[in-house]
Amino acid sequence: MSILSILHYPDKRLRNVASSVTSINKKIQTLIDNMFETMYLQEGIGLAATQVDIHKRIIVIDTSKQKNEKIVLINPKFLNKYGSEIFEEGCLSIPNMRVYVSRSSTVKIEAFNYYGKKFFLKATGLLSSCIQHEMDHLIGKLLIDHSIRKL
Ligand code: K1U
Ligand code: ZN
Repeated sequence: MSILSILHYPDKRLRNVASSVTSINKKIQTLIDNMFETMYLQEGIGLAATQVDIHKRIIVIDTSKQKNEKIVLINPKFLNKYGSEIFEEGCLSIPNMRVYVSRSSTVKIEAFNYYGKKFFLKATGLLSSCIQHEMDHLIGKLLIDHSIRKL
């Protein structure tokens, strides 16, 4: 596996809008493996392909304490979002900044997994915040674009 370089703000490539994945093949699976390795090394709980300069709709997440609950989202789509909550967030592309962001408290999404199987997920709490943060990356949106309060 390989460690990938993470783009840092104000790199304009963070503003790219990612394209859908058309085929979930070995190349995509290797990218996902490398994204997990990079995310764990950086002590993140999520990483979007945009952040490693790959402009495809791919997200990896692991919000577990033991780092053993991998979630892969390929071509994720929101089905429903509701409620409102303030989350404390950081971003691996904007080091040393943590801010409060107002987001939906619950999200329901559909996506394809590592093996190309469609699945549905309902998330609250940290996982909900992380999914919304990573989905923002796929459309070129960053923490600093939200009306935020620095901690
Ligand atoms: O996408 C990224 O930049 C990764 C980012 C994701 C994220 C963090 C917090 C809330 C929502 C989304 C990080 O993982 S930054 C590291 C971090 O802030 C954190 C690490 C462990 C637990 C909680 C937060
Ligand atoms: Zn981020």
